Amino acid sequence: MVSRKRFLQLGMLGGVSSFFLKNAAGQSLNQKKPIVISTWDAGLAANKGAWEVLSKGGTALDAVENGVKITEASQNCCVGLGANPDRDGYVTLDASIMDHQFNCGAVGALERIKHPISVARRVMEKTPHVMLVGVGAQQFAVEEGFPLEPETLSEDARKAYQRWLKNSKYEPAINRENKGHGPAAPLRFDNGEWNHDTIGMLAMDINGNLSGSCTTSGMGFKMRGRLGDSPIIGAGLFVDNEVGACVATGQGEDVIRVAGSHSVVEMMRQGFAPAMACKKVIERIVKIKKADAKKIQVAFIALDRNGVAGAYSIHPGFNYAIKTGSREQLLNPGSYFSV
Ligand code: SD4
Repeated sequence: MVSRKRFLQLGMLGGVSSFFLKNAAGQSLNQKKPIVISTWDAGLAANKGAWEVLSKGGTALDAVENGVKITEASQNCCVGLGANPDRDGYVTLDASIMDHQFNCGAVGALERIKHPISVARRVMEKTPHVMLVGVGAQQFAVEEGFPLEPETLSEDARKAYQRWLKNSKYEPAINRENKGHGPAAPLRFDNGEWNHDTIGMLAMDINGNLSGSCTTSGMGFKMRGRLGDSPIIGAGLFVDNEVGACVATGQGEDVIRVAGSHSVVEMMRQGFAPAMACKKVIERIVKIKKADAKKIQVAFIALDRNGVAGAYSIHPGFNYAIKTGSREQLLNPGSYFSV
């Protein structure tokens, strides 16, 4: 049991946003189930897809798949086949999904498949494995009936790639989220660049079960073969129904090295409220990166087993979308750096 004093320390420190407040006994006030949260502004549309499932009493697992499929299908977004390619011109996609019983599935470096999240779910449900990558993942997807899409770049991605080729400088621009764009970065910058490449989603259904999903094109212009955190269970995504769930976005390498999402869930297990748990792990990354922390963006969103949501990022510019029966909002959480 967490004492009242410790509770105040854990959950209510300044600059940390938790969507619902907990009382001293640790129960949620204004608890609302179902609930869905997802990263970035594309999360608003994705949450609607999740809500179609949740509002009819469907499972959190179906909701987090249905929700991010909207983002994957959108040519007007940063995720899925319309996204930026790797440095060799190939769009390679990573995704992971996890339910309330530690079932999980993932795909890495998957090409020419529109819905990597659904392939990740099939890996979870139909194979003895957790992750399939590359050619094998694509072969499995085709065997499962997923159509092989043409190997073309979207118009936006083609233009962005041509711009990038002028210098061909391998410099992950993951921190472009906040470059001079104040607290709420636009979905796209003036030069047409996406401000991010990923959607992560967490949901709790009417039965109180949690699930999570994450799908991404990874870093634009990454090295061929590079995998980020998003398909790695425990790094990009982790769900423990007894405690809570977390999903990450930002510079994947720095999420992987601290087993980011798992670490956030373990912080919640120790009694930290979701936003504070996210903050603790962000602080760990900043400490490791030292001065380089200025150059990277990482953000976590978390949902605990009481339906309390929270988030934290290294830099401002990150936002996340929340939807319950009564609220639909984009929120700007606290960040380690203020400008
Ligand atoms: C990655 N974490 O592949 C992803 C990138 C991301 O917004 O989140 N972009 O490292």
